[in-house]
Amino acid sequence: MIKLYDYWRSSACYRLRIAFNLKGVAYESVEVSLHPDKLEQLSDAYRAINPQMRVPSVVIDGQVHSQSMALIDWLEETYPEPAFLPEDPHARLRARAFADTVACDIHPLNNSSILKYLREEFTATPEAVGAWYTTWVVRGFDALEVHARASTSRFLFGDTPGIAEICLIPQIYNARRFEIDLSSYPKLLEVEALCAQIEAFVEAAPEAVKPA
Ligand SMILES: N[C@@H](CCC(=O)N[C@@H](CS)C(=O)NCC(=O)O)C(=O)O
Repeated sequence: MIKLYDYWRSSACYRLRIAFNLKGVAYESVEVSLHPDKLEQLSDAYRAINPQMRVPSVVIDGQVHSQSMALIDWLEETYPEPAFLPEDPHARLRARAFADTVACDIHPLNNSSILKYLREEFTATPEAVGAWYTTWVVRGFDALEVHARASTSRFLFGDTPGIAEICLIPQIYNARRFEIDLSSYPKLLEVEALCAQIEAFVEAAPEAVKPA
């Protein structure tokens, strides 16, 4: 069985949980707590598993792998159905670009270790950290809303959810956690509402997997 080193609130783990569920691939979740009082990702034991000291890590056939987007690519190549990417080459490129806007441009700037660095090395106040967080979400979501409004399909790039929704939904969850006003993004919220009707998304949600 595939083992996922997982944290309920991690949006990179959330992406992967959705992806496993959509493909119908079973996995066993092993918690690595990123809670500030625990910081298990920094332990020697976890560092031996993932030298980058981040989640997710995944063990497949006894081999450890990291990086949610690489793992989602592996899932798509290994289990082609249901497809995460549309068939049309331009639509495929757009779906990947949409996902990368989250995975490469929004999320890395707002990761917990980045916020901790701002607080500790730049003595940033909670207000300043909040403004930093909001800035990168808003710049990213402004662009994603434009792309989402151009969609003519049920989901962003087809009749079923794929790579774009897998990345978008966890980022919306994070934005809500930081109380960002999402009223300028009706199309993104429409996609969120559609995904909320799909079991694979519901069962992957942080509150659904949060340890008791
Ligand atoms: N690019 C990586 C990002 C992984 C990542 O940043 N994970 C965060 C949680 S969402 C983490 O482990 N943060 C803890 C830390 O940086 O100390 C991926 O997509 O897997």
